[in-house]
Amino acid sequence: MRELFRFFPDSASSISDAVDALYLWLTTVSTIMTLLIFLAIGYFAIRYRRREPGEVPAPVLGSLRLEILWSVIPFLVMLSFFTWGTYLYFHSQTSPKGGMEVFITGKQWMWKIQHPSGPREINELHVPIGVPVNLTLASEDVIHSFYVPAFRIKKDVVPGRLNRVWFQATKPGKYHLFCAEYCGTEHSGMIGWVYAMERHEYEQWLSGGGGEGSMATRGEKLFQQYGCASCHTMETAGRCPSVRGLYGRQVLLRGGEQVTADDSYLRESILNPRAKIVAGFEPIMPTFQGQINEESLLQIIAYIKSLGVEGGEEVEATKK
Ligand code: HEC
Ligand SMILES: [Cu+2]
Repeated sequence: MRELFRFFPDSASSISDAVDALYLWLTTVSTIMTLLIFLAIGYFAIRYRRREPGEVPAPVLGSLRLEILWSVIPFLVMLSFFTWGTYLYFHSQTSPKGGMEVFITGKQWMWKIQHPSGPREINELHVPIGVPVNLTLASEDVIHSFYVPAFRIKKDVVPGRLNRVWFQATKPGKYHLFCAEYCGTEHSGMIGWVYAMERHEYEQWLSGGGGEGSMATRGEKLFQQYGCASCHTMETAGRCPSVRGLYGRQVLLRGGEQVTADDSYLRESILNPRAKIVAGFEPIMPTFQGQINEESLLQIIAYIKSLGVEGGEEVEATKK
């Protein structure tokens, strides 16, 4: 089947076959509908053509039942795209538990990729097959879009926010990675490869990579370097809230609202501390907007995460 339809890229993720099936359904239904319409036009044009100049056709009285039938049936058929599409969309947006994390920063004109345990790569992404991979996407400058056709995933990478998308590779191989949002002169060069590897090969690759320490260790250095540590001492709260055990917790804000301390909240707390003030503290934290790049922010967030998450367990990043 797939050999017949070479216009599809490789099918190498847990959702790619489902996406293709929907696409085929869409194409088939559209083709059949188009054919039916054109055949009907042709047939009626001939069958009911004017045969003599003075001909007056018999008046046609409508049939309510027929009208309803030919409205409702196509409506239901078209609605199938919507239902099926919605189901797939939500499936592709909600990552299963227990996946691994990878952090990606788009920058004119390259992809910078960090693995929590240490390795960093540019325009290359190594992943094991059979494991859900959660991507956190940030942009240093303009809108990019992370696109891997063989996995049927595409997610915009928008400055000022962290987007998430996940995939699970099913077939070892080397797959194209594109930027799918025009982002300037060398947009067409903002490409790379995703290497999907057998589990043991991936482990081997991991152990060979980096020597610079995990994302969390790099984050810890930045935490010292930018003077965060001088205010946020780890032990007692004092003038500043402790960031230990912060990740994933509900934070009470001045004004009574609650927010979950997720990646986006931490990012905002650092770049724009006044947007949300923690209850019981004064807004004395300086903004770090324009001083810390997205790549470093992800490392600082990884560090805060490594200080414990809600529920007490330590995260992957620190165990390695
Ligand atoms: C001058 C002292 C000071 C410095 C320096 C400082 N902070 Fe803060 N930070 C605070 C205070 C006070 C709060 C609580 C009030 C608020 O929400 O703005 C806070 C809040 C936070 C929060 C939210 C905490 C929570 O419990 O929800 C995070 C995360 C954070 N800071 C991270 C950092 C990081 C990372 C740095 C370094 C890049 C940093 N801070 C530098 C004083 C500081
Ligand atoms: Cu781009």
